[in-house]
Amino acid sequence: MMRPPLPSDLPFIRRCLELAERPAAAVSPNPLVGAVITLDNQVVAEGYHKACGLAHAEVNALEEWKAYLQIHQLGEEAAAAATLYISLEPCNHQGRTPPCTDAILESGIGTVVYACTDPHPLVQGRGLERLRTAGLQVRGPVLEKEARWMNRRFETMVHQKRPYTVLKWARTADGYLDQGENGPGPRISGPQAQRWVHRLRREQAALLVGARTLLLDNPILDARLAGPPHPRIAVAGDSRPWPLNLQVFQRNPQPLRLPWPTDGPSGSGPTKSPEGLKSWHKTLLDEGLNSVLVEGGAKTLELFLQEGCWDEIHVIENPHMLTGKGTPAPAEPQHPLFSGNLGTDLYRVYLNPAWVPGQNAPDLNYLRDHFIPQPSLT
Ligand code: AOF
Ligand code: ZN
Repeated sequence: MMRPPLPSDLPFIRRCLELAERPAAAVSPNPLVGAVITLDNQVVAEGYHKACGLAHAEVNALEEWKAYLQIHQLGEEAAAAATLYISLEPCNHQGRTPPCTDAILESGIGTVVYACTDPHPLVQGRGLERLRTAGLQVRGPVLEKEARWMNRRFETMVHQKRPYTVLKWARTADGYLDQGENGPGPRISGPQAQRWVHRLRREQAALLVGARTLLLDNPILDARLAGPPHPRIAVAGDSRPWPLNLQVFQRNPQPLRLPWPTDGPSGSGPTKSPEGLKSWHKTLLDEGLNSVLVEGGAKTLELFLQEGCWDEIHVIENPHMLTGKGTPAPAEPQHPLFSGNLGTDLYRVYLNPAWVPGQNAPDLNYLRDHFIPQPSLT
């Protein structure tokens, strides 16, 4: 039996979640994981998983812990009194890196507190069980919904075998995405919204646009206003060679190509077939991309909407811009999770009803806080 958590565990697990989120999509397809080591209820070491292929969170925290022991000339007996806090159950299998359970047992740390179990088929409680049977005190789960929500991209990949899917579009007050044949026209959203979108981009492993958008808008499609990591670019439809001077190539010399999913003969256009998006999902997952931000155009967005394949929708509306004509923006679902202002624009966020706040997602206040752009971030 795992022991129930103590009230004093909460702030340390919160700190783990905070550390875990730092690298954003650099960890894809791995989960975000943070770790803290305490002695006498003081944090003495911290670590997080920085990128896929690099050391796991607890291994980085244990490195700091060893340095702490040396500086303070402490021996083995200090380890037995220490507690390792970790936002995800430690792995017990050899992946790109060795099992974390081995490193924890070797350290002699006496207590482990975890936020949630690892849904990976090779873990699912086995990591915790190994520590417990070795005689460690194991407490948890703590802030389980928040921890799973943080790793919604990893959880979606493991359980649904598809990348977590975020749709985003900007529309005029009269409901258009652009000026139709007259081209994209002036920018619809303001500078604060642009900064916010760059933050969304650094949190998703891939950014997907239709070939038409790539050719007509010639966008840069990076996360420069939020800082790295920049998403991998995937382009839907159109197998013809692209002009070499497109701005997207500056950071992405080889965007992934995703041919339109079709039922009929090639080139017959996107369809509503349930198999439709499967090949795209496979391509993205094979590349280690566990989340995708779909930024348009209309046809690409509609494909995901028609198949109900989305987890979040972000809509930015310029309330002062009227074009009178153009490509109509997709219809929005009924109840936004959040509706407010983003600089000079209006901003609405929708969450797929499959994520029920309070049931399989954190409560509404937590979620709203998560999506309300903070002044420091915009
Ligand atoms: C942990 N701590 O910080 C992370 C874990 O290929 P690898 O070795 O990086 O292993 C990846 C798997 O390990 C990943 O699918 C997930 O189950 C777990 N991630 N586990 O103990 C960590 N990032
Ligand atoms: Zn591990």
